[in-house]
Amino acid sequence: MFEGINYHPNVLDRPAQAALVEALRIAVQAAPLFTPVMPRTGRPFSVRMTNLGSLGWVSDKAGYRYQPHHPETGQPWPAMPDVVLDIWQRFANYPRLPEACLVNFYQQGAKMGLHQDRDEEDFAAPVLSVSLGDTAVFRFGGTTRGGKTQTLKLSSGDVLVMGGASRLCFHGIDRVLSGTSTLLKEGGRINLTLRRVTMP
Ligand code: MD3
Ligand code: FE
Repeated sequence: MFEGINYHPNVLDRPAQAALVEALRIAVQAAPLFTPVMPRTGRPFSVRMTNLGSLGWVSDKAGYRYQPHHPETGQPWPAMPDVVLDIWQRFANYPRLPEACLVNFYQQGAKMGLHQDRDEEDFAAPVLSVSLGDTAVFRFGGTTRGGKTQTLKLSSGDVLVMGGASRLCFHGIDRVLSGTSTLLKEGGRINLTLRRVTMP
């Protein structure tokens, strides 16, 4: 593994995963999934997104940014469920709570190209991910594009913490393996990414 990556399989058992999905279904009624588009080109992402918390990550023709309101409804993002704040407090090893919880929803064929997460001010805080539903092939490399990469399968209930040197590593989702989980009735994968955005 890479310095700063901490992988915790099976943090959430099946009932806890189901309860979290139910909380997300309610949140998505208030803050519907939207399809982000790439800055400048306007090319749509294959992943749909929404956010929870005081700040949410959005991408549109103007660029990538964090903002306190949903881009379509104009409403504040729903609060983060206690269970995700509890996971942060157990695994992030960071004194402040996350401000943003990005919810990525992968349906059939969705993927995410290699990128760095660098829209935050505070790179000292780790990024913490919670996977739900079908298993994903997660790819990560070093801090420069074009270096060696490796893969790790992320399954439902797994937590991944990217801190230290890994905070700025290139990473993405090659593919989601359909039929690997029965958690979501229609299949697919949900990833929650918890982040600190502003400086202390
Ligand atoms: C490595 N999401 O939303 S989570 C993203 O599964 C994102 O939806 C992927 O990359 C997903 O930006 C991967 C694992 C992850 C999250 C944040 C990271 C890995 C990371 C930040 C830095 C390095
Ligand atoms: Fe990322």
